[in-house]
Amino acid sequence: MSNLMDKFSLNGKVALVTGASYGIGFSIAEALAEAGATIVFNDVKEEFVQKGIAAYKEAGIEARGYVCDVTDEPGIQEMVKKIEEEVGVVDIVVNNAGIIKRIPMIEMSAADFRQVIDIDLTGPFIVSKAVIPSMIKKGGGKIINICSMMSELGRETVSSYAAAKGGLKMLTKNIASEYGSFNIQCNGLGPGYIETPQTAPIRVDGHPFNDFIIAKTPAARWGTPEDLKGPAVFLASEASDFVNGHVLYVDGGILAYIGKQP
Ligand code: NAP
Ligand code: GCO
Repeated sequence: MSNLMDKFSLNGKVALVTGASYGIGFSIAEALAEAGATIVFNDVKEEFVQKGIAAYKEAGIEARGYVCDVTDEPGIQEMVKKIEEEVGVVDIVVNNAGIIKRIPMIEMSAADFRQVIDIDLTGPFIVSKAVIPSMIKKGGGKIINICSMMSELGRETVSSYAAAKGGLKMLTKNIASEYGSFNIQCNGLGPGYIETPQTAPIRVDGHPFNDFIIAKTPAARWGTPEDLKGPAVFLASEASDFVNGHVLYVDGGILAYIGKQP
């Protein structure tokens, strides 16, 4: 009888984490590596890819990095082909790369709106489309889309990001529906408010939003990328083989809570 914990092992698996030179992507990649996966990642800038490779090395991880923009479909197709030749078929993909532009909607240009949609929603489409054919040939795979509180909630100044992350939740459900019969599980991981460079501008001590998030989170703290490691390994492993089209929120309880009375 196999040991239950073996179901969380990623030994022999190749995991691609997009935009993983630092931040949430880097932490998730660290966790997948600790569970046994071989890590490949991409970033748009050579400088960040090199910094990422050095940071992985410092963490004892021999990661392979590629310079590629997730919105560049020919580039992503070429990168996936290179990964298959140099490392192996991608078993697990984490669509992590993403940006946010905090601009009041009526002041936001359509170009800015489109850029966020392109990276945060079209990017995961492009990357998933590139890896699914080989996953099918191999007999299955795992796609993890990094969603957000904004997959469920709106707030001032993040219209493009909420539209993208809401769409990413439905893309997750649709990939699960269309490719579940090929033993491909596609789920979302929905972080709450996490301490990364992306949230640094709204996290400074004394910033009203910082105090607001503390009051809105039952755990009364910001999350850290560490908090995402266990859930990511679960969704990447055979322990979640019958979980499909689900968004696992890792938010300290924000979505369940009306918020602390002022
Ligand atoms: P981050 O610190 O800004 O890192 C984003 C990463 O994505 C960077 O490495 C960035 O590379 C890369 N990237 C951006 N555009 C790209 C593109 N077109 N192609 C390839 N890589 C690209 O963000 P984070 O906080 O770690 O967030 C990572 C993911 O989690 C995002 O999808 C974000 O929406 C989501 N998320 C974050 C939070 C949070 O509270 N932080 C909560 C929920 C969800 P460069 O530095 O080279 O631009
Ligand atoms: C914001 C934040 C959020 C977080 C995250 C929440 O401005 O509201 O940046 O969008 O990044 O997505 O889950």
